[in-house]
Amino acid sequence: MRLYSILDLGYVKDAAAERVTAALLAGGAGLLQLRAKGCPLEQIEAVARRVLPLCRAAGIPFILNDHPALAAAVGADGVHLGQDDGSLAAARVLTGPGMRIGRSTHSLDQARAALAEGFDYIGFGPLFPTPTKAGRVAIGLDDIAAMEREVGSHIPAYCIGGIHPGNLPGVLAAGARRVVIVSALLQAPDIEAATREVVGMLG
Ligand code: 3NM
Repeated sequence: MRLYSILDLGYVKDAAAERVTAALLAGGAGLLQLRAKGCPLEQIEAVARRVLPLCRAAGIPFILNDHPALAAAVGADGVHLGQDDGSLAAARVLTGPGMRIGRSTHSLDQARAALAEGFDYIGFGPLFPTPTKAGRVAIGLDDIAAMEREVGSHIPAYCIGGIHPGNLPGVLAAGARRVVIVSALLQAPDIEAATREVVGMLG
């Protein structure tokens, strides 16, 4: 599970959700998140219910971005929370026990705090400027090694933000063990092949 993939409806048309999910899974992605910023809850639920069986069949955890109650309702394996999405405890009340709950972190201090709070995994970034979260300050590679030592040795830590096959070797050389890649996979001419390439680079 070294590649965390995201089905981002900002890049993928609703009607292509199954096809793109199948390509990410066939290429070897280890997790799949549905990210649907600004979409109505009914649409998010419908897409979740369509792609979740594909993840189940592949034995891959299905994570919903935001919406802990909906994650529980559709039977997701996890839910992902941003810095402004409330506490772990509040989300756990909505999901019930057993749900994997992740947190976006944007600094070493936030990564430490997420570990201390008890999150099951973190995202760490954005490493580079990214069109997927435009306007965010890139944090670069300097803190990856410390983050992996202090946090990534306890819970899975996924570096994220502007990562593509061209800069992935540098990200790994900086100490990253796991990554999330969104636009470089979803905009590839062959999503399955691009996913497989990245999975191969992660070793
Ligand atoms: N979260 P891409 S960066 C969804 O730093 C997301 O928390 C980030 O997409 C964070 O691979 C990001 O296209 C965008 O850059 C990742």
